[in-house]
Amino acid sequence: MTKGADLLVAALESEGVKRIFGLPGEENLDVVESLRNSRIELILTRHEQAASFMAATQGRLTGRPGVCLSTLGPGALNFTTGAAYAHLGAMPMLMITGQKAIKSARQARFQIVDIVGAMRPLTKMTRQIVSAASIPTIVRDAFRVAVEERPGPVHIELPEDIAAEQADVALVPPHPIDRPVAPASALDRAVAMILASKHPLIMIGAASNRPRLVEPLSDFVRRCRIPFFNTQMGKGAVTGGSNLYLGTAALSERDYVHDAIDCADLIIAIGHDTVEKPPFLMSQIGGPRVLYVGYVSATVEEVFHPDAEVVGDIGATVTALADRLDGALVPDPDILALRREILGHINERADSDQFPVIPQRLVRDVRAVMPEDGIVCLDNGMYKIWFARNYRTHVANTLLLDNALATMGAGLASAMAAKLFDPHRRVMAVCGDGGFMMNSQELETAMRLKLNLVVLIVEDRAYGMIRWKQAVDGFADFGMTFGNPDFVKYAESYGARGHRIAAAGELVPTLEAAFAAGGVHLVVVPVDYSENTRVFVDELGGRAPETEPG
Ligand SMILES: Cc1ncc(C[n+]2csc(CCOP(=O)(O)OP(=O)(O)O)c2C)c(N)n1
Ligand SMILES: [Mg+2]
Repeated sequence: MTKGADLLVAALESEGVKRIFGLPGEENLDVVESLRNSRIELILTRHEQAASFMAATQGRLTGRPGVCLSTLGPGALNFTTGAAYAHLGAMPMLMITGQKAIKSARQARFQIVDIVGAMRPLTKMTRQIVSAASIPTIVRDAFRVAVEERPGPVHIELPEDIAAEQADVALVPPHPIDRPVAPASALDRAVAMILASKHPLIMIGAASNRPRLVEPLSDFVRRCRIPFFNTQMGKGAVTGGSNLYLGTAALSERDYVHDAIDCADLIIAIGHDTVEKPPFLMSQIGGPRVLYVGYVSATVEEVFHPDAEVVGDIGATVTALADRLDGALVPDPDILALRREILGHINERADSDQFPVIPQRLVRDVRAVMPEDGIVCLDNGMYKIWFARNYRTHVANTLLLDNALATMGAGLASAMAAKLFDPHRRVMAVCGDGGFMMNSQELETAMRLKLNLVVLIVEDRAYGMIRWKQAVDGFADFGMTFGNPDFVKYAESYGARGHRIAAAGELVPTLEAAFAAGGVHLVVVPVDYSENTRVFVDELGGRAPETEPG
């Protein structure tokens, strides 16, 4: 006979789980005791939201579910934002929450919330475990569902009496599963469309950024020699082939990269997930045709309605397409002619010495201190658009940004998870002064874990992105500004190191020294956001009739 909590932990071990992020409560004590006797590391956080962001990010980086643990009611509710983050972002994650005993009710309804119900719209699967004997099956199913395309979060609730219950049952071992591949007829149709087009263009979308796709996708681009651009969450998915890279569609229209889209007669949209802010807007008539390549069917939207689909394992699809197209195409000179111009605009003003620094300089300087495989993890704010647009990536998953839920507060937690994922790579969190303060307590976790981490705080003493949109829409400047703590002292109070940038030229040496010294560093850089309007409204807005800010 085995106790329910021991069965749960044994099942997690058999799924290859090495660590669990969490903040336990009384109802998890059996599970915590089982973890103490296991090989799994418990990584304690200071807020459940951070634990869920960390688990989701681990899932995003590894392709295997990250696991997080919380108590019932209040703790479990703090997972909901992380659940939505993983659900919209297609990140495999398992959330385990406690619950009061279900066979008796000695505390009546104290702290009881219907968490299984609350998680329903936020997960791919949510279940209460009602008998210890069912634990192996439910855990196995949860892992299967979480990684299956389209991946996402799953939730299981383990009541405390079930955690303590004894059962005589064996584990269900994981078994290999292959992803279904697209039928030959779909591949034939796709090849015919590509060969018939004069100006084909590849768009790399969010679902391209799966760890297993790096090689087949990069190979596909190199062999077919079709110019490509990416969505925000598709950044880095293609390594090499950079002479074909045209830029990132961080805005929906009117950016320079849209000149290439306007020139194209066919867009091969690989892994596009319409949770992302549209990388371009399809009109009902005219415009390029769209060939969608994805693991699962495309969603049809007002602004995205493909003309053909190849549904199946993306890796297998692009390899099959490359085999058929190899040598048949030459890079389109018309689109390549636009490339120099598009990338030239992106580099404009990047060397400005202005202080407070302008976003273009900020992005350039961060790129300068990050090696190709370094990972930059963004929170959500105005700087995200600048990073998405201007930061060049050469390796998959090296700019972790959230263009799906686009929640504030995940930057630091995702950077911590990235550092745990690969301690040998440089990792930097870039947060606004608003977003950083939403989960800044996790500096203690980072210190306790002895992480080498640089946190760059972009300071404008405001919810800058909303303040900017308020101005663009002609509203009065109201309700968006705040004061900040002394971030240097704040860092020091955690035992971390704090730095305040006082001139543009200090940024690179300060970041470099912070990485060289190791430990946790908070670097505050005052930003001048007047470039938002100058570039996104005045410069780009003048290129087309409509005005739609970032
Ligand atoms: C949890 C959450 N609350 C509110 C928003 C709406 N929002 C998007 S960006 C933003 C401002 C972010 O401010 P800050 O972190 O300081 O970055 P800045 O834009 O100033 O650079 C707000 C309030 C959000 N995306 N997520
Ligand atoms: Mg701000």
